[in-house]
Amino acid sequence: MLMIKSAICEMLGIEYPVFQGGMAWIADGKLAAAVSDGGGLGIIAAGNAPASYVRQQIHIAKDITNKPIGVNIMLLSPFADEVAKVVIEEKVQVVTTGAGNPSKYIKEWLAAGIKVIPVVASVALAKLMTRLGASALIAEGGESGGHVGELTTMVLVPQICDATTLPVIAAGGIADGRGVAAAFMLGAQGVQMGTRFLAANECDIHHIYKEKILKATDLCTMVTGKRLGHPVRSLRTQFAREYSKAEYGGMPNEELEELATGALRLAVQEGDNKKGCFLSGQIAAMVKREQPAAEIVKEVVEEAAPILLRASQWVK
Ligand code: TUI
Repeated sequence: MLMIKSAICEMLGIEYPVFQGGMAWIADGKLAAAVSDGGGLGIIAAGNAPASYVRQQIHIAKDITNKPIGVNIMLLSPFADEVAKVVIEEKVQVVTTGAGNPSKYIKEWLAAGIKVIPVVASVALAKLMTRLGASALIAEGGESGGHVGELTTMVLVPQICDATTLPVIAAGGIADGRGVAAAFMLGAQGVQMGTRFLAANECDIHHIYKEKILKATDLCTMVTGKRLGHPVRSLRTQFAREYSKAEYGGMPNEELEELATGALRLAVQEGDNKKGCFLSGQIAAMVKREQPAAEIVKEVVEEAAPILLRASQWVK
């Protein structure tokens, strides 16, 4: 079977250059372990959870697999400082960060032997992270689900590659081998997928959430939350439409924040169509079936390899 190997595989000791995104409330120890066991990099999402939850999920993952595991630290979380210590105590191999600037933690993580891989949505942050000694970068375009930056993957990835000497992982809008091949063409050495892993057997979200992803069509997502400064992409549900209307209709900030509070949990745990916020990338329409996480990791790489080989046919 054809394979794809890159510097990121060697750096992290993984078989395939495929990361599973650290989706808040979703990416737990069980999902991360399944991805890592399958040869990718599974990442536990700290989200807004306290450090005790993160520690527990790390233990769950370690009970299932000996392969490297990552933890994603959502920098807007009130518990970010605590979680930043837990990853050191628990000797986690890889830390990724999202939704902010992780400068103040980097030295300590590197000193503990942790590979540090921040998500960057701009060239400026990529340059700063490179200067501070990050191990690699995740360039996440606005096609992704959850907290989104301004630029698309197509526009962001080559610019980040030009701005750094580090390996770049592309994220946002990737869910199959074509996306993986395209990411490598743009200069990336790996990919991160979130939405595709929502359909993994080991992903314990409410069945209504899973069904919504499997039934999604091309125009099924929208971005809300711009007015409060934290735009978030989710499925275009009743809740998302109502939130958007409130946002543009002049609802006061505190009321808007109240409306959003707990909405992600309601989607993940209760499948609540009225009050739940179902985070999803634009690529949901291309997620067709439930399957084991390990199969997803292998399948996208096996699809991408012949596409990359065939690319030379265009060169005369
Ligand atoms: O972080 C994500 N995805 C997320 S976080 C999240 S939870 C949340 N809750 C409330 C408000 C906002 C989010 C759900 N999904 N992806 C990684 C990501 N990071 N995307 C974009 C960025 C980013 C944006 C700006 C990273 C750095 C950055 O720079 C800030 C700075 O200070 O330079």
